[in-house]
Amino acid sequence: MVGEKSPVSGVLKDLMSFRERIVEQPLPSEPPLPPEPPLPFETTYPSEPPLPSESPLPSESLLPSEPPLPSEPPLPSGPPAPFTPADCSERPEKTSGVYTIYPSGAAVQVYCDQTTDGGGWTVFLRRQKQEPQLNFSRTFKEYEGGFGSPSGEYWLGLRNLHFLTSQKQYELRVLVARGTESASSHYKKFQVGAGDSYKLHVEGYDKERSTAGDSFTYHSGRQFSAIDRDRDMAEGGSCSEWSGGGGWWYDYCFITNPTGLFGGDKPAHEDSDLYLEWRYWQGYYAYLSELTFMIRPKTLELG
Ligand SMILES: [Ca+2]
Repeated sequence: MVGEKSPVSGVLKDLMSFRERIVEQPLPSEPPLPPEPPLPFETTYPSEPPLPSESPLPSESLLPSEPPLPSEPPLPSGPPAPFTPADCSERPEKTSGVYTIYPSGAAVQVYCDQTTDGGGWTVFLRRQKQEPQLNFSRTFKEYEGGFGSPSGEYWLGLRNLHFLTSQKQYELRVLVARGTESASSHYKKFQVGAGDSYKLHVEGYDKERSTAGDSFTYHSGRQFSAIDRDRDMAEGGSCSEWSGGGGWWYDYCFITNPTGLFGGDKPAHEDSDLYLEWRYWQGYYAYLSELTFMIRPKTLELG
């Protein structure tokens, strides 16, 4: 009965074929599993950061090269500080002559009187017989800066005069001469104010020590005038023009005219205002053959 299709076997057959169908039937493919997430220990770590010891330390070679040490300060045994005497009283020399001083820091040559009355005098104006005579008819600007040669006739300059006399109190000595006669006048205080008026302040005429009279106090308080700058007290004109073309603390106009024309070779009393004068010594128009203005710090006054 084998071969005989029994109902049972038919059922089995059906079951089998059903099974086959099921088995053979491609199973709906499972959706691909998402790739397993890498296990933590398998995780590819980002490459390890370089160990500190290996990290590119700012290697020394990359450091800016050390700046060179500052050169050592000069040892005390080095060159001494520059010698810059402000005036002749700070010069060590005991003989009179032309020396360098530094009234405002800049070097300037002047004549130092190191013997008269103890010395230490800085000459700021000198008139004398020489060939040729120095021209004193100068601009205000020239009077500010100074002109001439300290070995002969010269004017130190208003700027330096102001600078010096605003640092300390200065006394003034004026030497006058006519022919073989000479005399002097002393003032306890001499000061030149600031530019651009450079006002004169002179006081303390010392009668005891003076033999030439006081021809200067009259000018105290006046501004400085020159041929190109009229600051005098004469409203009708220019004292400089009337007095030889110089520069001075003219009032109306002068008792002393130190920057007038050189008149030492003129006869006395020629009656002209153009020449050098110091009127309260030998009177008006007794033209001088020498005239020197010199100053030194009051503290050095000897008597
Ligand atoms: Ca005038």
